[in-house]
Amino acid sequence: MNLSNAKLGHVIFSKSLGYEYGCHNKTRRSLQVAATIFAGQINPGAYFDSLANGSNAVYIDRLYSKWWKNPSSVDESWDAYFKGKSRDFSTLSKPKKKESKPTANASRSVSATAGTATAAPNADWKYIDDHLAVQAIIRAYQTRGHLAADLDPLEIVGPTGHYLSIDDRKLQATRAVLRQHYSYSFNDLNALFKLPISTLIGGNEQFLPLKEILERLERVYCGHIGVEYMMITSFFKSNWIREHFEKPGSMNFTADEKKLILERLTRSTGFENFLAKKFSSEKRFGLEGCDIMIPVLKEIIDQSVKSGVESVYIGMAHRGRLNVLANICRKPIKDILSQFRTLKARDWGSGDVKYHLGVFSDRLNRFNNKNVRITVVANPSHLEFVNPVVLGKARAEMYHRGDYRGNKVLPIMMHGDASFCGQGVVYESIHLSDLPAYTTHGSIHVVVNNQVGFTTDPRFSRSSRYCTDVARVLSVPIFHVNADDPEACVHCARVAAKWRAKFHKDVVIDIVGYRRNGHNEADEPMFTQPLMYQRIRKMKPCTIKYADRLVKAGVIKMEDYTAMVSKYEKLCNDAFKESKKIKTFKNSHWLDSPWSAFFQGRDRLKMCPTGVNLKVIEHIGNVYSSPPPPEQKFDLHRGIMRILAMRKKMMEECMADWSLGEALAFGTLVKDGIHVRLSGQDVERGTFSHRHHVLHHQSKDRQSYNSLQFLYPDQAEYFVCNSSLSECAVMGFDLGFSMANPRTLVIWEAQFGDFVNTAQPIIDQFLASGETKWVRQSGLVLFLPHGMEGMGPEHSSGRIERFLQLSDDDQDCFPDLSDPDFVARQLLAVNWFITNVTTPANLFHALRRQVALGFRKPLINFTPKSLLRHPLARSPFQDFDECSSFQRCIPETGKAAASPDCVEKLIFCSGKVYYDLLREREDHQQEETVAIARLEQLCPFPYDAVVTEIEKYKAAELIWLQEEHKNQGGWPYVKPRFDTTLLNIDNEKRCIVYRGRLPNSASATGNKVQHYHEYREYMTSVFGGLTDANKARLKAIKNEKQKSAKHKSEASLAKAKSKQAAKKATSSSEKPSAKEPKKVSSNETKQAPPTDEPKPTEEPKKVSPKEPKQAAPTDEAKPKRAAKASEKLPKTINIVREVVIKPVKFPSPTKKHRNDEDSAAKTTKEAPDDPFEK
Ligand SMILES: Cc1ncc(C[n+]2csc(CCOP(=O)(O)OP(=O)(O)O)c2C)c(N)n1
Ligand SMILES: [Mg+2]
Repeated sequence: MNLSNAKLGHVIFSKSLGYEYGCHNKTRRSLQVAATIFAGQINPGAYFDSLANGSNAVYIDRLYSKWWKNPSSVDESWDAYFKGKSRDFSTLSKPKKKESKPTANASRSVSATAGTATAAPNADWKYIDDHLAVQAIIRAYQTRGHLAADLDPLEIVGPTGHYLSIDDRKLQATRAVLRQHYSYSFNDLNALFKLPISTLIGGNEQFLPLKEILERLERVYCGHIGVEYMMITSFFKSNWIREHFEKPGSMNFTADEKKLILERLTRSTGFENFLAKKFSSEKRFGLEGCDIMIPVLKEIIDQSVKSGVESVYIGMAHRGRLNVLANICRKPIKDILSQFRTLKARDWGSGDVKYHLGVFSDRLNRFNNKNVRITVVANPSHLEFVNPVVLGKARAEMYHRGDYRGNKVLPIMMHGDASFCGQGVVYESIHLSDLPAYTTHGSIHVVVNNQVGFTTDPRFSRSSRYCTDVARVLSVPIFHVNADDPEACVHCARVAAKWRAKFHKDVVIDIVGYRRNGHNEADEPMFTQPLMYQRIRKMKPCTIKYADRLVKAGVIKMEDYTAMVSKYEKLCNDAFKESKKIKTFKNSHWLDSPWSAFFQGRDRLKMCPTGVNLKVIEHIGNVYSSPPPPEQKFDLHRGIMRILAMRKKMMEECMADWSLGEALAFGTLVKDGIHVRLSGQDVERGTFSHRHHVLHHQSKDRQSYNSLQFLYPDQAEYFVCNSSLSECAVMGFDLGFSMANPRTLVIWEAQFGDFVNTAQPIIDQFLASGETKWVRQSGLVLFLPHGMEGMGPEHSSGRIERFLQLSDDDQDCFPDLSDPDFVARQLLAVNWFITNVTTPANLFHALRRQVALGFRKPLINFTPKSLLRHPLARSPFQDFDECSSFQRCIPETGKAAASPDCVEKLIFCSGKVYYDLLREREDHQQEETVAIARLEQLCPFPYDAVVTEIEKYKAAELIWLQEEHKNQGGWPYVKPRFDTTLLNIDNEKRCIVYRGRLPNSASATGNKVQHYHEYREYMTSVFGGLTDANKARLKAIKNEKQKSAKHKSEASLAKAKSKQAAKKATSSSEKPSAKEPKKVSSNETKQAPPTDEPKPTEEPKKVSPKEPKQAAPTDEAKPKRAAKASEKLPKTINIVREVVIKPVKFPSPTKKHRNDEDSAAKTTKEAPDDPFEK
């Protein structure tokens, strides 16, 4: 091999390598590298290692710049090289001094590139063009080779993506790849070419004949694997891919490995064959045609376990699921087969079809001799919606294990071709991939691409070329592979697992196969895909083809293969016999998230108290209302300072508003070792700007402070995270997170409740019915901002009625109120809780109740908007203390309660409308005749509390008043339950009547006038019109208020003016020192925080002067309490937190929040007995 030629060839190639990096500067860098190689300082292979420090490159870069200005300023050899004129390497190695000086021509050739001269330099242009063409061809294969790859085992879809005749295939393929180059003619295909650093097809060879180059490229890029990776912007990563596909021998398998693939394939095919034989008419969504999926999954798991993975989460739909349970999870085949018979469940739950059930298993990975837990997450029929749930579960396990980089936990997502490109949730989930609070540090996606979705072929189901194009947004590799080439498939699996372990990024394997039968086994595919199925009928199963191949190659003997087949057949037959002995089964044996330790020895009807010691409240409140410690010099926004001051004031008054109530719930939970996670759009500040949990440094990027993370040194973590703008994927993710560990409180908050319907399948298929289908519990909380405040049809309603309609309590069944465990039993029996709380304290208790219960249920809580700052929507601290608890119904406590016999109307309501009623009742001076009771919990219906109220006001007319339209809100749900109540307490003569808005198909009017008109109508229907006396009284009050407001503003103006004058006087007398620490940031001079948040439009008319004064501490008590609390502030913790974007850092789990579940579940081989028996 001519080394000299090699050097030059390399230089020429590398000069045009710029497009590899995509910018001008990078062209220069490739030149530097080429020159470095040429100068013999490094070899091309070493370049990749040295690229990061690049000291040689810097040297050559300088040299090049020098030469550019003055060619004679560098050594002649460099001059010759930079001129690129010489092709005689013997000359170069022994430079002829005089000839190598820059000539006028050479200078001209340089300036010609600058466009100032026209004469071409003297060069062997054909030689240069040949090299450039080879380089372009290499790149063309790398970028477009997959278009010409032989991916379709049926050979129907041509390499250009169109349906072609077979004869056209090769021609089209070549054209597709060499589009721009096939017209270029080389003189000699045997000529040697120096390989550029952008390819590794040479292995240790730096020079190859053109013919060999083309053959190797064809083999790598247009064989049975189509590697789509050139969209990856990192050179390092794309080169890593080349190492695993281009390097000669990279796809070789040993004889043992080949045997293992065949053995796994035999199991995969054998299982489907067995089911087809025994249960020919049963739906099983067989894998035939993509049988290789099992060896692919096995390989991914083997490789991942080798690199440290201990837990694998698999999300998948119907196709091949039973096979995965049998051959990946090793669920006993007898149990799977028992699902084909009609068995009655021995435990609670309505169950699900066999191909939706979840399973988890701890097993030994024989390949590595290491233990691995494999979980297949139960899923509904709704394709792909399990994806975010799997991600959330995986992320939660990472959190609880302290696995910050995803080294121990791996999510694998199985997809169908039609659903992967068709379902939007795929895109929404994929987009969580790199978000710090949602990343799983890479997922492996496997598409079982049988080139059909039910009866629709891809020409009519997608516009993109590949079904995987949706994943291109991630800039990660996508491997398309022919399902009938087992080694190619397993190679892709191996590389995918290694990629994920190395880069912690997603990766996609698109297994292109076919579906041997119809969509399910009873379907006739010839109705709709006749030509395709004519071909499929002629296809030999992949397993048989591969066995033949191995026998021919002498890897195994035919009798070994037949023995392999019979062995598995026998195994299945034995399991079949065993399965007949199974007479009953338990839904809980198909559980994907056993919480065995949590349930062990627990009385599920026993609830822990939710109230806390007031000292704890004081401590948390004080930290929450304090700015970061002064030594941190945290530059706070002036508006935030005001908010903190307001919080402080509340602490002094021992009174909590909504924000404080919520913070106290979170703070007390993390104190108890419960991890709290609040996620959703803009939750850190809160849509309505009430929360402000994450304070931002006004002059330093990535500096933020979240006081709730620094309450106690041994607290669990409080995690609040703004999410991507997706409801479906994020809610699904948080649901998954909540399922991993019962000692977690996960809250997903909607921006406005109205938007929750974009996550409808997560609500319907998982939240509402997950427990009954899969005996799986979740304590996920949804915060759905709700309230008719004139904000229009899309900003008013979280659609209470829909959630209530999905509740599974029986409207006609009146419970046994004498049962001492009535409340807990009622909670245990229902599928979820629905609340619309009206006080901060009740919010506090509702949230704490989520973890105080002996079981987990979702909580749908409708949260207020205007109440967030409503002066009456506050709770005194004693409502949080040990004697307090969640109030499912808050009864009337005012004048009406004192003389119930005088009460003419008993109004039941729920939510924010209570405060409207309160004001109206006062305006109308009907406090003695109208009683108001609030249903804070709508579902399960608080029959006992309702009975108490009804029986107390014996003569009162019963009214349900709501601000929602009649066909919406609570009415459709409460009406039959009130009727049942009245019937059962011998009050048949009484009935409940409706007051509120008329039915409407929209949730609210968009017209403010209409909104107030509706409001006035239903209030008048209860209280009548205002009397003249009341009108006059209200007017007087209004005038009085206005007067005092005017007074107040004048006084504060005067105060501000005098302050300013005083400041001016002092500043003129003192010169500020340059070193003086800045006290106020530039932003602080700005006024209130951004006001883009929606404001409640219905301004409270007035605050009731008669509102009972909440117990305020005595004046002496205040300072004492504040001093005490500050003493307790942990002194050692570092308050200011640097926000780390990537990777996310979790605190190392404390003993408290490292859950006992994991350790217990690790030793559990099978799901526990009856964990959810009701
Ligand atoms: C959200 C949703 N829409 C429609 C269906 C009905 N359906 C079930 S399977 C299927 C075809 C899926 O095709 P593909 O994703 O290619 O998987 P395959 O069955 O081919 O393995 C359809 C449309 C469904 N289950 N879920
Ligand atoms: Mg399909």
